[in-house]
Amino acid sequence: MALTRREFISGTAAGAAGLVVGGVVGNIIGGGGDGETVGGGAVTGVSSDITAIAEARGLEPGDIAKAVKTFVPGGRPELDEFYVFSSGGHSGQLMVMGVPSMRILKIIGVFTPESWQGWGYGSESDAVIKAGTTSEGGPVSPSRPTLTWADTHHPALSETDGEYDGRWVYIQDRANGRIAMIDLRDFKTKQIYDVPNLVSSHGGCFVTPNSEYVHISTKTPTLRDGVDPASALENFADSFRGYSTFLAINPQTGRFDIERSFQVELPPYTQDLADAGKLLSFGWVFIGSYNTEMAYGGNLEGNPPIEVGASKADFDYLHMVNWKKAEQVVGTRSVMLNGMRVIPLDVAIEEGILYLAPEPRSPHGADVSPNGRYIVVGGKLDPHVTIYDIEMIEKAIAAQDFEAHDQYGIPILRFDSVVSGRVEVGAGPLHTQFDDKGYGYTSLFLESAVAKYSLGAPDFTAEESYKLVDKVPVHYNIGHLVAMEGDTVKPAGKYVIALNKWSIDRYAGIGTLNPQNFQLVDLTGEKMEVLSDTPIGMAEPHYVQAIRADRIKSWDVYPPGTDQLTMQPSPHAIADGGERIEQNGTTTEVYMSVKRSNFKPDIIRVKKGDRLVLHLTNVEVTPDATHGFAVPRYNISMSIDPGEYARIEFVADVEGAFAMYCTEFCSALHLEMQGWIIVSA
Ligand code: K7E
Ligand code: CUA
Repeated sequence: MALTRREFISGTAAGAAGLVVGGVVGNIIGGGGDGETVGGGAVTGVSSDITAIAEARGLEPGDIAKAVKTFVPGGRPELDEFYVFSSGGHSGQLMVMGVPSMRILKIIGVFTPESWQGWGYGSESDAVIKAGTTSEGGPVSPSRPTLTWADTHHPALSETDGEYDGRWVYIQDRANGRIAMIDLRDFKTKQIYDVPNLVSSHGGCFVTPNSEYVHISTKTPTLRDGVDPASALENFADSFRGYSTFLAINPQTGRFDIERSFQVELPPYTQDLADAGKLLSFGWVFIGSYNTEMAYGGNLEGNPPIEVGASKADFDYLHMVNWKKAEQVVGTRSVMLNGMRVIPLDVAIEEGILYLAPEPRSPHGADVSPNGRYIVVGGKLDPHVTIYDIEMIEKAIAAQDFEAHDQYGIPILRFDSVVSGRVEVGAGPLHTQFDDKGYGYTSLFLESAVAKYSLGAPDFTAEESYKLVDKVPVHYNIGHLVAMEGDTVKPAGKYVIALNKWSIDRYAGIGTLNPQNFQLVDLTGEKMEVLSDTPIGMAEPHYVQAIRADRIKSWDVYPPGTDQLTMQPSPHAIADGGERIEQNGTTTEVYMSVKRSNFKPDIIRVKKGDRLVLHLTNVEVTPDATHGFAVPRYNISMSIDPGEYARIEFVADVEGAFAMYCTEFCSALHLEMQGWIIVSA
């Protein structure tokens, strides 16, 4: 029988490893007692060693258990059962981690240039970033015409039948109302779309259960075309609008199909977190809002500050958008607005596409339970979570059971006829995730804790429903939390990760800006237990999604000559031996092979002012044989992975001898992997 390389390497060690683990576990179970009685003679030495190590380091027996539950030795990647895709906050990027190790695996360059990935430093990725700013997406400053950062908050993994399918991930830009698509075959960004009529976006980024659409809605509402900005704030209700956007997803490529996309016009209520209905609520989208007062500030102009104005009313509105119905009327009843089909507010009301339900004070978070029945809303200023029931909602709509209409004529459902339960969870409830046993987990920002409680039927009897069952303190100021596959139709349970905003005393001092703190919480025991702290040394992550690792089928190497933007072989890619330089007038085209340990050709001679087009093909087939390509003084940095084709075009407008070189230590002769671009008069 043939052994795999991994089995071969670890085979002889397996027996010994088993003994070690047995010893550790025995020791923990035995409360740190004598290994001899628990683990038997063979492990005595090992257990007492571990006890001694722990003692010397000041660790408790409980710490050893936590370490063993989360440790992933090198070369055993399968022990990380989940991947986490985390927003990169105002870094504009996306972060990937493994669970339970909580090790950072990658920071993916998305909206912000990332030099070590060659993202936005001369390659075709420049065009992706550039295409991410358009005048249809909002006003553009001529002096700063390209947006090169974003505030990413909410990643959304693609789904099939309500489960993650591991194909694509989307992430929105809270600052500028944009969205990006990343392909999980190579974990690279393919498209940035500047969504028309959205100048900002927030928690409305979710994929519908079969990746029909990725949804993105406004946060601060958009100034309507033709309105004079000078008097817009004072006439807020007329001047601004929100938009619920359904971007159709191309089922083959995952890219946005704008022609099939549409928006539903919303009142300017500052729409916030949203979630797609599933199963029982399939076809709906639920969007919270927190400023139905339409407060706009003016604290130096004699008005109350926004936070006061926006917290006046006892209720804001949960928006319910029926996208299945919207799909049916968009062909006939929409208007074109900045290149996007928009269903106007009055049409949405008339067609039964849009309803409101009261939600308690300044909500943040609207999450749909795995069976699609419950929509859980956290009110920042209310110690309860409020649980809406889609069966009650649909009944109330059918019976036209409205308490009133808002000032735009949108029907408002009666609170009591759509809410099936409330649970007092603690101070400052925000976001909710779900496990596989019918429980909800809500982050408590003010209390710095995670609350666990039962939802309703079918998992619990009326007696057992809506009961707080456990709470665990976290450190500190938790925003979002993520349970494993916790917003799909089939959550995996096991862990929750608390995404804490503050870390004050948790880490060694690193100056005045502290890291964010991810805490891994074990759900498998009777009580929730914090297993580990992980500092996030980058911008503030907001939402995170966790997917089973075996759902991701990423490539080790590209099929030969693949253009990472199209994911197809490039006609300009070459194989070994195809290297050449072609001169067409003032354009020099170089077909270059890249491999350990040279660029071929390694000398490029051009006249100053000529256009230089470099077609680089990494002709290697070995995983990890990535090469960089840097041109000093031209602000050019590229990364060309095995099998990848990359193109760069620039005007050689500075005379000199420029030593191009490989930026990855790829081989023993990596330092020799260099060459010359000679630009002469
Ligand atoms: Cu930070 Cu989802 Cu943008 Cu809450 S959001 S914390
Ligand atoms: Cu290629 Cu270093």
